[in-house]
Amino acid sequence: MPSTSHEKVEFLKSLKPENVEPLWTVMSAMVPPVPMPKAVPTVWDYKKLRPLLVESGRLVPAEESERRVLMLINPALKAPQTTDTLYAGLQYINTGEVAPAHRHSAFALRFIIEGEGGYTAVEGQRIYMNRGDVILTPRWEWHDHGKEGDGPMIWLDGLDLPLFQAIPVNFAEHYHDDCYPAETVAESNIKFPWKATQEHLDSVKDDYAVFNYTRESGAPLSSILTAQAERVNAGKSSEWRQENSSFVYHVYEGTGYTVIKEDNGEDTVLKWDGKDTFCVPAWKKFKLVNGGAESAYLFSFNDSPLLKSLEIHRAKQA
Ligand code: 1HN
Repeated sequence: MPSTSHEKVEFLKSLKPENVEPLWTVMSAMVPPVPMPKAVPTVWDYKKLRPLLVESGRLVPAEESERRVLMLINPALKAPQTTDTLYAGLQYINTGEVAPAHRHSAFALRFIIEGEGGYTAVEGQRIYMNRGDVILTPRWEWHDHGKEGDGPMIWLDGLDLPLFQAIPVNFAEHYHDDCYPAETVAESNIKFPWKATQEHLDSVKDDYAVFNYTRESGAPLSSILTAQAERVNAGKSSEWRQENSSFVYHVYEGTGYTVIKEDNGEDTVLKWDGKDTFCVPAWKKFKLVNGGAESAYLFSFNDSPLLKSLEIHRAKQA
């Protein structure tokens, strides 16, 4: 005989004081038939964000903001989530300012958007930044940023912060001085100049090319995050892609759109222009389309190293 609902309600009530809960009411949500990221596809429009960054530079003194950053927060999530697993922010520094030295367990990568005369000093190496460069901040290495010359410098930060919501072991140490002692270096194994990246992409005789950033050993950029650059020629598109890592994309240059095929069969279209940033949540089937007259170049970072080391990475040519 099936139990009456009154009995069931009483039964469920009796569980709470014993700190137990029924699995059968939540099991399908915990073990769904497909990956269920909470993030939604989103574009951050640089034309709208740049004036806000400039305003933050006017209103928020460097001394009051260890890092002057506008975080790119997914509308379906909370800080620090740009996607479920990735954090991105736009950092702004003015001439003469210093973002003081600290180090932390989280890994950071930076993609330089605009400006000249800015540097990041990482564990003693002062590295000047130019548009399109990728510069790494490995875990627990001292880093401070500074700006010489005229005008501001703006870059995209990518960090593995969302993971530390689930595993709250990230922490920071502050150096006793603004700057950790550093020497200027022209080249570094943690700097990937844009010129070399574009040369790799342009050496591929195809309308679409991809370049995987790696450390000298061939390993991904970090144990959690790594990055790619892609070229899509005018009027062309990438293949469809579907992966259970998520992606934060930044448009180095070009105009186009990303088509995301939703589970209900409908398409979400994210339109982008040079310097815009957008995200693709995990397991979304997507392709990049160049809608402009010139080649489009895009940078992106993702959490595939984390998923691969956990042996749960999935990718399919969708
Ligand atoms: C950080 O250290 C930087 O060093 C940027 O530039 C953004 C976001 C959260 C935590 C640490 C930086 C950050 C950050």
